[in-house]
Amino acid sequence: MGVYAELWLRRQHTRPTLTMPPYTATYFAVKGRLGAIKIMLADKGQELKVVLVSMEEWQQGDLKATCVFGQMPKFEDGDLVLFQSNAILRHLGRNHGAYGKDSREASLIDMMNDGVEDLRSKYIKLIYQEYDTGKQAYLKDLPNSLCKFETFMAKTNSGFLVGKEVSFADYNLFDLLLNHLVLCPKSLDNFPKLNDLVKKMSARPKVRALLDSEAFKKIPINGNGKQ
Ligand code: 6SG
Repeated sequence: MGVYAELWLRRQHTRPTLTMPPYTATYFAVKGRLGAIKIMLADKGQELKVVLVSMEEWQQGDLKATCVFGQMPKFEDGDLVLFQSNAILRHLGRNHGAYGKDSREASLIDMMNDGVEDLRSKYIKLIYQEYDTGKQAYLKDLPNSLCKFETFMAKTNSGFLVGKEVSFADYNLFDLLLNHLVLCPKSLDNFPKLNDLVKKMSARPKVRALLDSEAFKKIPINGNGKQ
């Protein structure tokens, strides 16, 4: 590999944190849509500054008016300001070597991450709209969603969704599976590959340190106290 290509690759994978401000995220004091981003950055050894916004501040509307889609999380990488949690995950995947080894893997990672988003949307709907009336039906249908990831991972057979390395979709799925283990501790019982993913990701030292940190443990999963 030529010198220039190698330098380019290195630039993709490193971020000189001493000369640049840390990444900054602005969000409510919940794990919500920031959880996967936090886990990924921790694993990649990147600092994240989180600016917490209270409900009262948010309801004043000034911040909302500056958000492209009127929603958070907001993410700042220097002067680049991003909204949409999945766009943020992709940005970090691109810049920290978690977006596959080539464009074919990248496309498969996109596909799997869209699948994670579909399940996350259902989970959020349950939590915020129908927790008391819909939990049983949700848990009954959950295996139909989980088995799709299980089957795909069995084919990949590396312990990750796509290829041989961790991708942003793995962090996203891992975060969502952790939420489901809180919702129902038995939810992964019949899914050995998903169980392995949770074990493997939880055992990565920097991920473990984040999960065990008091700051991370004390923050609720969702904004309405349901989990
Ligand atoms: C909510 O939906 O926290 N952003 C949310 N809500 C405030 O005015 N597609 C994008 C993405 O992927 C979705 C963004 C997401 O980034 S996240 C947002 O900005 C708004 O729309 C989930 C979350 N909920 C907690 C919460 C705080 C304010 C509204 C929801 C809890 C419920 C009501 C009060 C406190 Fe509440």
